[in-house]
Formats: sequence, C-alpha cells, structure tokens
Amino acid sequence: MKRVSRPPLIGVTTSITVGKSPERAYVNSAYVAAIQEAGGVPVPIPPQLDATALAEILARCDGFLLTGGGDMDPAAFNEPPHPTLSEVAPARDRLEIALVRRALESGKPLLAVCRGIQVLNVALGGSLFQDVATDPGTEIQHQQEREQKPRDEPTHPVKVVAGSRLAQLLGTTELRVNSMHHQAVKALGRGLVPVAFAPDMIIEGVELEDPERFVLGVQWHPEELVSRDQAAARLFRAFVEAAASPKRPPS
Ligand SMILES: [Mn+2]
Repeated sequence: MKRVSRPPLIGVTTSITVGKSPERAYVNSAYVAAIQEAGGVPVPIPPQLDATALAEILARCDGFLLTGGGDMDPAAFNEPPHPTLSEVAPARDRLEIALVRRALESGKPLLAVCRGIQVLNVALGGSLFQDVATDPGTEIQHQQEREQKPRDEPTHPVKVVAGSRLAQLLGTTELRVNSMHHQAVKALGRGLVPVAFAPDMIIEGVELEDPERFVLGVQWHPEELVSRDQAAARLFRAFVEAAASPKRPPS
C-alpha cells in the first residue's frame, strides 16, 4: 500500500438553493473545518458540475464526503412523495448517486453524513422512511432544531454494533448524538449492514459488509461535534487517514 505524500483531497458534496434566485451551491463550514482539522483538503462538489467536470474531480479526489441537506426525491426509490418533503433537488440527487457508484467502483473511501447515509442507501437500491415522525412514527425527536437545540448539542443516544468498523473507529459502542433528520433508512441497500441504532430502532449508521472498504454512513452530524466529542474527531481522522492510504480498486 503506497501512501500519498501530499494531504488527501476530500471531495465534499454541496447543497443547492431550491426555488430561490440566484441559484447557489453552498456547504456548511463545519464540514470544511472537520476535514481540515483531520488533515484533509476539502474540495467542494456542487450539483451544477457536468459529467466531464465531475469525472475529473472524481479521478483526482482521494475520498468523498456526502453532506447533509434536503430530502431526496422518492422517485429514486419508486415511492410517491410525502407531503412533508422539503428542499428536494433532483440535480443534487443525481450527482450524488453517480458519485456513490463511482466511489464504490474506485475503492476510494466514502463517508456519508445525515442526508448522505440516505443517498448511499438509495444509490445501492434501498429505500427511506420519508417522514420518521409519522412513518414509522417515534417518540424520539430526530429533528432537534424543532426544539431550538443547538446543532452541536447531542440529544439522543445511539448504540453501535460491537465489532463493526464504525464501533472500532469511534472507539465506543454507546454515544449521544445530535439529530437533524427528517428521513431515515428503511429497506437496506445492497451490501450495507446496519451498525448503529437509536432507541426507537431507527438506523443511525451503516457500513459496507466488505471489511476492506471504508464506506460508512452516519445519520447524525459528527462534523458539528469534533471539537467536543473524541468519537467524532476519531471518525474524521480515520476517514482522512484512509483517503491518504489508497487501496487498489475492487476487482
Ligand atoms: Mn437521529
């Protein structure tokens, strides 16, 4: 395994304004900061990129971070839209689904946060609960912003499956996480294993069953927690470290 001597380039997907002018691509600073603190160089990947630009960026980046954001278009998993959907951006969905597939083909590490775990799941053929509060329904508040809780305040517990890659990287099987998601993983995508759960059994973490691959999704927002939570900081360091240690593409 050959180490790259330069800091790894981490492609970071961005949000896009929906129904506002001018159209903008943007990303929360916390993602940029978390990657830099872990030793990586963030490279924004906006949905406006065409196929040529995207292919160039995918070829040059050493790892990819799928960021949080609005709801996915449920057409991607063949379900009619729930009335509570918001900030649906099909161009972003398309770009991120393509990115997941290419990242998997290339063998490069992928960390998927919040909306990202949902995109990862759908890209692999899975489906989503479109409004966790009513479907499947839960006593847990998965949208803490509704109670004016700060983004970096953990609000519900998560249990991580012992022996999973995620447990290994976090260094623990029990943690408290922040929670800012409207949707959640329903049917699992191909090759994904659920490795973290909220007390209501909502899936809060997935990883690829292939233990050689760094492909991880978490439903919470570790990028908001790195300065106060060792587990979150370890996760980002492990991700950037994996990107700095390229493996051969899977055969
Ligand atoms: Mn949650």
